[in-house]
Parts: sequence; C-alpha cells; structure tokens
Amino acid sequence: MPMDLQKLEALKQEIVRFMMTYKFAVDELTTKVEILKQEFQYMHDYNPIEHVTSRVKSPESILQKAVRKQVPLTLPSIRENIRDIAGLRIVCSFVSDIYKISEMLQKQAGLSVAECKDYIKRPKPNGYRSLHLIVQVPVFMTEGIEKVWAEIQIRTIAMDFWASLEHKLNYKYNYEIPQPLLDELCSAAEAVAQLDSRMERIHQEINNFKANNHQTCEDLHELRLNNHRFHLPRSFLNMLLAADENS
Ligand code: 0O2
Repeated sequence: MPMDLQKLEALKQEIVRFMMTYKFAVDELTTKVEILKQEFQYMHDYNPIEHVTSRVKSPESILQKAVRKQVPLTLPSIRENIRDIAGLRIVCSFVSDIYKISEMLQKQAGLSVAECKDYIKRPKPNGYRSLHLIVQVPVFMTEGIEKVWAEIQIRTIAMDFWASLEHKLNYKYNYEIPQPLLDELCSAAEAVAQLDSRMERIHQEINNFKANNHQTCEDLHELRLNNHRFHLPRSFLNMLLAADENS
C-alpha cells in the first residue's frame, strides 16, 4: 500500500475509535437512565420520564462546532473542548421532575457532573429553556478506561416542543431573521413556561388531594409490578394478618 494510503487508513482507524468511545458513552448513559427510571417507578409508583433520546454528533457537525468555537483541529483538542459529542435528552413530565432527575444523576456512582447549565432559571435571550449537565462517563475500552465527556439535556415536554420547533425554524440559521419574528418566538417560549408552571401547580394540588383522602380499600388490595396490576384477595390478606398475629 502506498505510504499516503497507509497514513489515511491509520487516521481512519483513529477516527473510528474516537467516534466509538462516544457511542459507548451514550450506551452507558442510556442504561444508567433506564435503571434510574425503573428505580423511581418502584419506589414512588410514578414515572417522571416521558421519553429519552440520544445521539452522537456527526463528524461534519463536530467540525463545524470546532471551527465556530476556534478549537484546534486535532482529535485530543476536540475530545477535550467539544463536550456534547455524546448527547442524551431526557424529557420529563413536570419542571420539578427535571431537578429530581438531575439530583439523582449527580448521586450516581461512576458519573461525574462537571457543570450544570440551568437555562430554566436563566433562559437564553431567545427563550430557550432546559437543564444541561456536562458529565464524564467512564468507558471500558480494551486499552483501558477512558473518561468521555457527554451532555445530558433535561427538559419538560413543553420545553422540548418549543426547542424542537425553534431548532427547525431558526437555530444555526446563518442569516438575519426579522426581529418581530424573533420576538414572537421568544413570547411563545414564555407561554410554554407559563403552561409548565400551571401544570406543575395542578400536579401538586392533585397530589395534595390524594394525600388528604385516605387510601381506599381498593388500593390496599392491589399490587403493581412492571405495570401489571395484581389483585390481592381479601381472604389472602386476612390469612397473612392472622399468621402475623399468631407468630
Ligand atoms: P445540536 O444540533 O443540537 O447538536 P457554550 O460553549 O456553553 O457557550 P454550547 O457548547 O453550544 O455553548 O453549549 P449549550 O449552550 O449548552 O448548547 C448545547 C446544545 O443545547 C446545543 O447543541 C443544542 O442542542 C441545545 N441548544 C442550546 N441553545 C439552543 C437554542 O437556542 N435553541 C435550541 N433549539 N437548542 C439549543 P448544538 O451543538 O449547538 O446543536
């Protein structure tokens, strides 16, 4: 093989390995979030996560971001400075869920959170709201453990709705969009935030209502596992209660 082709082949191998570490980081994070979701469901009988998506940035998009941020175009420098090549997006039901999930992730062993960008408390000037965690995930490669940077975005369904449409309409558009249209997008983000706080309040009021009303007999006669409901016959409960009293 000519020297140039050999060099190119070696470089390609290096890029493949580089991209693979991010795929493994995404896999690792997806498993962690799935466990967290199931744990939450069992402990609180409630699932705060609506859905999870993930992606590894394309080489083209990595390059564009590196140029935009004036990062030297070498793999070690890109690895250190572009920290959202591996990305996970967790879409929650309510704003309070975002902070619960973020707290749980920060306590997870094997995951170190380096930065938390709270675009909910401090939205971007265009109205963008979301919580971003910049984390390092250990990835087990044949040559040893590699700590890989990843970004976890946590947002509500409403914030996700706005951000997805704004991404399509405007984000990364290189030309000027008329100010009145930008203002309207920003006021749509405000409306989304108001809807989120309204849903949060209704959610809390319903929870209070449930807590103030005694558990019904029905609840005590039911057991849930993996979203399946099992009926506990009264005779079975009475038998166990009697055995407990006699022991
Ligand atoms: P893509 O196409 O989604 O991958 P920083 O260095 O902190 O100033 P950085 O690294 O861009 O800037 O971080 P930031 O602001 O946390 O943004 C990271 C990601 O958040 C973006 O990735 C978007 O996915 C999302 N995001 C940030 N701002 C906006 C926004 O105004 N609108 C929408 N729709 N999404 C946003 P990428 O790589 O820019 O884009």
